Amino acid sequence: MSKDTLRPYDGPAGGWGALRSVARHLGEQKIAISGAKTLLRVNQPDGFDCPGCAWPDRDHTSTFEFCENGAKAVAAEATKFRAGPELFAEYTVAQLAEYSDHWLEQQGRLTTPMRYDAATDHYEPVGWDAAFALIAGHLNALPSPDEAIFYTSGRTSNEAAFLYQLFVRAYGTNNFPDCSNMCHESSGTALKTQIGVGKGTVSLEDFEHADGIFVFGQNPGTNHPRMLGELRAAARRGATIVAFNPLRERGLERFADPQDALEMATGGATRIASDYFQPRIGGDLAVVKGMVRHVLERDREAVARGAPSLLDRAFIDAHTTGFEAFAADALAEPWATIVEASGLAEARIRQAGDLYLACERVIVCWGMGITQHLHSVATVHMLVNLLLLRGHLGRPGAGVCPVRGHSNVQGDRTMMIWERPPADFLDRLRDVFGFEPPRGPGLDTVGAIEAMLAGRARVFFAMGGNFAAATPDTDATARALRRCDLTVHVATKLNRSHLVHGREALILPCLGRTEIDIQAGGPQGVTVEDSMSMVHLSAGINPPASGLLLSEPAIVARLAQATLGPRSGIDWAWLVEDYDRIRDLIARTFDDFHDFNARVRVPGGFRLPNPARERRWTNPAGKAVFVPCPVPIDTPASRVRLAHGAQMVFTLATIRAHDQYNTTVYGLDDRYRGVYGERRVVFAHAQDIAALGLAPGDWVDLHSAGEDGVQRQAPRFMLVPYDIPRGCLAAYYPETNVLVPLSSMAEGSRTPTSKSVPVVVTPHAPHAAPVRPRQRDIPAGVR
Ligand SMILES: Nc1nc2c(c(=O)[nH]1)N[C@H]1C(S)=C(S)[C@@H](COP(=O)(O)OP(=O)(O)OC[C@H]3O[C@@H](n4cnc5c(=O)[nH]c(N)nc54)[C@H](O)[C@@H]3O)O[C@H]1N2
Ligand SMILES: Nc1nc2c(c(=O)[nH]1)N[C@H]1C(S)=C(S)[C@@H](COP(=O)(O)OP(=O)(O)OC[C@H]3O[C@@H](n4cnc5c(=O)[nH]c(N)nc54)[C@H](O)[C@@H]3O)O[C@H]1N2
Ligand SMILES: [Mo]
Repeated sequence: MSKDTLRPYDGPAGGWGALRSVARHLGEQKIAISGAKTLLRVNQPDGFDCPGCAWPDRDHTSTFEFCENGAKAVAAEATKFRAGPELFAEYTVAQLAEYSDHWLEQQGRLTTPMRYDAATDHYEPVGWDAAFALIAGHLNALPSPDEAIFYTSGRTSNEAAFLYQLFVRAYGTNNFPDCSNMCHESSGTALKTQIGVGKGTVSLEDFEHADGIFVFGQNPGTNHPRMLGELRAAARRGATIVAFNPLRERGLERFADPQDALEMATGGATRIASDYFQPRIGGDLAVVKGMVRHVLERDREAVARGAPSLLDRAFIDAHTTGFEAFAADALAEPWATIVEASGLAEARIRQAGDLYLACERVIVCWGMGITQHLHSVATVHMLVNLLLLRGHLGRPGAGVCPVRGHSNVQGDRTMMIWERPPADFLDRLRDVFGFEPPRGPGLDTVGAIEAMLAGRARVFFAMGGNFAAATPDTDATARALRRCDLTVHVATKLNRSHLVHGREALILPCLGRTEIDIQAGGPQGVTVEDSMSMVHLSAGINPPASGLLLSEPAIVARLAQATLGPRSGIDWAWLVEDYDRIRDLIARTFDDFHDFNARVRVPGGFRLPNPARERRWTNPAGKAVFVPCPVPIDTPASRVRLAHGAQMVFTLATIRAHDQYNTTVYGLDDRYRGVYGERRVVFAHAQDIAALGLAPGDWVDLHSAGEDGVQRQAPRFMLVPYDIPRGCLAAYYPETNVLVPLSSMAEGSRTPTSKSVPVVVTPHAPHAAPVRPRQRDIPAGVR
């Protein structure tokens, strides 16, 4: 095994390592430290919203909060490198496709609209008008608007998203697949029916009052570093913080705040989690049901002794429904099933239950470790059930906190980037804009891939993101995109999706969030909504990467004008002259956005109403619902195990390394997990490595077998021993997306099950299949 690749990390999360990493990334993007003033305007009232994660900031008015990965996201956008026409002249698309995602990212910002020329296999510069005319021609030639697909990634601002959904619905379809379908869809689906609001209920102030914070399936040290500040403060106050994660994650254990002079000077750190539970992958539903059972048993004992009930009976009576049936079901769940499915001993689960019982104000946080499984919707239900038992919803210091990913993914859904829009919204759209919007459900992400594969959809348009790399079943998605007549990507950086294209293809370069956006009415700001429903303004401060860039709202407006002409009755060009005009329309369409322009200009912005937070229940039941859920014994791995007989079938979770933002690979290190310079690694228990007859550092091939019978393989991964339960593996996304079967989705939310992929491991066969894409990695600037 290479000594250089694996170097166990003993320090805390954050600390000097984080500062050094930021300095290096700024240097690599040729951003002088003096020019790093950009960083001081992140999440400031007069600055821009961090394009990193959706974790909120204290009122958006506080002093600069240091965040290593936010800084990397900003540096990636503010880079001095350019992927201009010369790059596309130098390489054919086939040649570009040979390079790694990291290399593509390193080429820098896109500068010029580009059109694919099949005769030469090159992208060539095209004028904006010609580009819009080409798209409009394709859209207007389709037999039905439902043959066009409009994808959205979660960085798109409220203004751009609102205009985009307006254009697409005026054009005539609800085909809005988005990154949310692959992300927190399971949370939204479960919460909406259970408590009436498909969003989190807590605010940052609640973190100050909580005495118990339970974190499930989330790696804040890497993906939401600013959340560590809240966890650290809570830990210092003596709050109980409990982590549930199959992997030992450093950020959940110890954190040194780079802004704390004393911690930095003394090399000290704050211990975060008071207890750490390592269930097996996909075992959370069983763990939480076990905790529920324990709580119910303890409550019965207390009541039998004549002691007060441990449950919040008043809350249960006044605000919930279904308690009796739910309790009967939980008490009847055999411990043997719970233990088997969770991978934790009964005593450990009872301990977790006692930790919960000892807290008066509990917040439950969760991330992708909960939402990307077959039984994710049920698991979210069970997390809420646990909170309902003691009334931990709609009071200070308590509630649900699904931690969102992309910086405006929540806002995009609020703006109705949604393939299943509710009827009352469509009525409102009709009344405000005077056209009849399409009523039928549109395609979600998996549905869109299936439709393109079947030839039922022929035009693919993406507002940001990296559809080809982020979606499951990379090969199937590639075939799907290649069948299209036209693929269009609005993007800031070159990525894989631009190289997996339709018969015709366009790359449309846009302004990023850090850049000044000048329209006829002067400099414009946009708005975003964070994970805690705070809406605030964001205005860029850097000059645009190229004079040819258009803003996302301007791109939508010009596309709408080219496609619909006067027939929509909407003056698109006038709307984008001044984004206040778009915000006025948002205010007319959504009651929660009344007086939008005035309220969003108050420093810190405003919070959208959240009825569940006030114990008002807007779901059909009119109450918070206790939802009984069976512990799943049929998992993707168990199903394949049955089919494969005695063979060792692992469950693979596809996760993020420290140096990536989703499909954007900033670097090849994963500092907290001790991996350097290599992304093709697979984390496994040392005894499993031995049981395979292999040794740490050996190279293996990963094979997955979906129930559709398709054999999928990802060649050449290095085995890395890790503190993870037996039978479980973890490896990075997007390298492993090729293994995620298209047909394997969470029940109820249709989220690809990318955290529980059944896999068989074999020694690497050099001739099995080429590594796709080839790992040709040349540092930026060497070209
Ligand atoms: N720097 C950076 N920040 C990001 C992102 C990024 O890529 N880079 N991505 C953004 C986006 S879009 C999102 S959605 C979020 C994602 O943020 P996270 O939700 O933290 O993302 P992941 O790394 O996919 O997985 C989280 C954790 O789930 C654990 N896990 C896997 N399977 C299970 C399981 O069955 N049970 C439990 N309990 N845990 C499990 C993994 O060990 C891992 O620690 O971050 C956002 N912020
Ligand atoms: N196997 C596996 N697959 C997963 C996941 C997983 O955990 N495992 N996670 C899923 C999750 S949670 C998510 S959210 C999705 C993410 O899916 P996407 O949102 O589609 O992917 P990103 O990698 O975030 O998109 C990166 C690209 O966005 C473009 N971009 C960046 N900023 C801007 C901007 O301001 N405007 C525009 N127009 N473009 C911009 C750049 O060109 C960049 O290359 O992936 C999902 N896929
Ligand atoms: Mo996400």
